Amino acid sequence: MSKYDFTAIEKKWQKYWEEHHTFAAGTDYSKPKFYALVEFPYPSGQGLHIGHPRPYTAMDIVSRKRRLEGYNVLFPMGWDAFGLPTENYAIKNKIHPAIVTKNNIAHFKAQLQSLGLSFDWDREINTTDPEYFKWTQWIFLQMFKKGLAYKKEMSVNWCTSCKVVLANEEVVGGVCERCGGEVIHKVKSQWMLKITEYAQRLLDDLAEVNYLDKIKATQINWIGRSTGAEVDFTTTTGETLTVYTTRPDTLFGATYMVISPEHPYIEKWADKLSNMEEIRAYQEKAARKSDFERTEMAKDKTGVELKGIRAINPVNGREIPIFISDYVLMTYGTGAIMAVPAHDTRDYDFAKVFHLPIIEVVAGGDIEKEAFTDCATGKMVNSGFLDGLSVEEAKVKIKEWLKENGKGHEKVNYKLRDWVFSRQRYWGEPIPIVYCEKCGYVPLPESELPLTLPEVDSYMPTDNGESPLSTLDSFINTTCPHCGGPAKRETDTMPQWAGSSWYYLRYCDPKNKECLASKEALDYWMPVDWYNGGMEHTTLHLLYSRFWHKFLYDIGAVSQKEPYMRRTSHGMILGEDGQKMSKSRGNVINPDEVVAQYGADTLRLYEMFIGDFEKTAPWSPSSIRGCKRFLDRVWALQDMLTDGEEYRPETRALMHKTIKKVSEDIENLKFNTAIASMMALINEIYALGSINRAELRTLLLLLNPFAPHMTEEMYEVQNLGGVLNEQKWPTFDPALCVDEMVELVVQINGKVRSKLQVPVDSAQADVLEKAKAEPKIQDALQGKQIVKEIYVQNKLVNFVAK
Ligand code: ANZ
Ligand code: ZN
Repeated sequence: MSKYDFTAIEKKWQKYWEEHHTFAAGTDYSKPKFYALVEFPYPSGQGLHIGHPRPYTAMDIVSRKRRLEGYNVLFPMGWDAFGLPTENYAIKNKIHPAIVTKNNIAHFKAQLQSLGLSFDWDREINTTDPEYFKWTQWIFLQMFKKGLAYKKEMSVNWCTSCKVVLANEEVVGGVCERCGGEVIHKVKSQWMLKITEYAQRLLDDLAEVNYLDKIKATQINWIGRSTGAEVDFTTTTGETLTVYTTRPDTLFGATYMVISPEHPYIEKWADKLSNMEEIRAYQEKAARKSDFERTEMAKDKTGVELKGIRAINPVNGREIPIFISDYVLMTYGTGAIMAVPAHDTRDYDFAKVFHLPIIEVVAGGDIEKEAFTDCATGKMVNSGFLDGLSVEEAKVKIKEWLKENGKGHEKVNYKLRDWVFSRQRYWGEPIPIVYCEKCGYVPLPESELPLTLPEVDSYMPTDNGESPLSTLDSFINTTCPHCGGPAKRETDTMPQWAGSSWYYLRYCDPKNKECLASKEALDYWMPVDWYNGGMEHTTLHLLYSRFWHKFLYDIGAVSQKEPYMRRTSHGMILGEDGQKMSKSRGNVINPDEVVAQYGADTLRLYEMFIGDFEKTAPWSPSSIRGCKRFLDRVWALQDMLTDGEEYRPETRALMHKTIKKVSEDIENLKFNTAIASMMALINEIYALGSINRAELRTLLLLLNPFAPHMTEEMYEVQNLGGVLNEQKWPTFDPALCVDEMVELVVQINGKVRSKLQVPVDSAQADVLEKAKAEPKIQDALQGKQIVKEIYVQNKLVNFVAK
């Protein structure tokens, strides 16, 4: 047999697939469908990263298997191409972002194609294409018409280095998710999307989808539903100051109040407060901090008392002081809290600094030392009519009392905030709204979509943080679609998350000019059956797109409540040193070089073999050589090929077991063990010294999703019947996969007490566990201690017990 010339083989089959449109999704809607989705990349100037092929290969494997199983498969790819890095590159190199994008896409596409991924390139989409973003703008207009897009003056996260507003989700650990720059607060008028209106549905409908537990948990946590009460305190000025608390049971322990430095009452009270200057100075300091800094548990507590006004605790009539402190945020609850230092850690720390009384109202802790926050165990004390109750009982009773006395009511709150949707940048979808002095914000007529980006000379954001579009009179000045008077266009653009919030719908019908996709195509292809993507998108793209989808469902544009039936996630590939790959660490592996040296099939196999798919894995040169060697051994099987159209008796059970293992492991994301079982099969065949045609055919089919080029080539060269990708996925006989069983005796101190059926050659740990679970053995061991365990494989277990 000739040598395994992977370069020639891979070129040949990539060309074949492209010319034959082998992986184009079919339009026969009577066939069962399977929609596999991976997150479309941002075509950055760096090109494909070695981490990209991991999730893409995984879903490619699933897609290839599904096609062989007879499904009509949609496995599409496109470009999420608006965004800052392109714009920044354009600014630096004085090239139009559209040209940068085009070049980057061409490079990315060639790289993806060199990996033999079975994408349906006929459906390629690009979020910066006006034919695409016409529909992004259309969806925005529908949201505007339903009151879900609105403009608001607000304090926003501002990245000092990108000079751009960030959504809460884009601020990670207090810094910009993208560049790591410092994030401060700035008051700006922003377009907002009311994702909060969907908070409960985004939570509830998680029950209907199959997402990894950790993905569900992260979304639940981010939406942050909590139940508590709003309680009205009266102030000595006669106003009502409402707080939100999850612990209304602790009301008797409220010894002071804290309102956020941004609370509107401060201005209202300005002439009644004797220390306004001190208060103003504190407000300014707080405005410069991020929410993250402000709410950090460990930080030293600061604040200023509002001198001249006090609040009255509704439950006992006591007057208590009011403070401002930055640990209370204006954006959560009511922006005001009742502080219960005995049972809340931040309140405790604050009370210590300001020498405020600490009254224990739940017994069981040691409040001399720290706040007692555990509410499951203690009983109420110092709490009048609540004394003696458990915390849960007290919560019920106090809520009744608040209601009867008109002092408050039960309340549900969410941590989720509305989505800050405008960006003061050039390279994004223009927001299709004009502002008219007479009519206010007016939507563009749908017939004027797409609203495209005008040519500008400079893409630089202006010094005052306005969009580059704001300097362009010819773009700004227009007429009001409503009254025909002079009006100004919105100059902000949409965030990068806009285009990706609905892209999976466009793939169903990417060239449609009438609507975002035809109902027929959507009803057939949607929902996405399996979507794999990064954990880092759980509270960004994944949540945003679920929100848009629910909105589209509400206006009748789609027929399902949820876009994705299954969501899984992959671990990152790290450098050889176990660190994240980065230019500065010098540990970056370039996929092009790996493909040139070992071939795409080896790279694919390796990225699937490298470890548990869901965990991070360091790059390993020796392991990639091992994968290449395995493929060399598969190639060399052609030298030991014999006739025979059925499995031989000596390989029969193993063939069936391997089919079962590979089939099931792929479904469970256990690609590494699927590969290991094929390696074991090859070892067995080498030990036998030959392989027949039936065995080789099955092996090539099983290996095809992992190493598609080589397997197609061998299938053709050995004339195993047609082209491989038109064959059927092999099936197994469950009866042949059952391990042979053997009967063991179980003894205690040498006396037979029970018998046990176990698979031949079972491991010690499994057998001992089963033996101990036997009722007869459990009875006989009552009150005794096992001092020794003996296992003789396929014969006996003996427990020495005293
Ligand atoms: C009194 C109390 C006593 C509280 C106690 C806790 C423990 P979650 O669970 O996150 O919803 N809080 C309310 N609004 C706040 C704001 N705008 N900024 C900072 N903290 C705020 O937390 C709700 C609890 O966080 C509320 O319950 C309130 O403190 C505080 F033993 O009220 B609690
Ligand atoms: Zn008007």
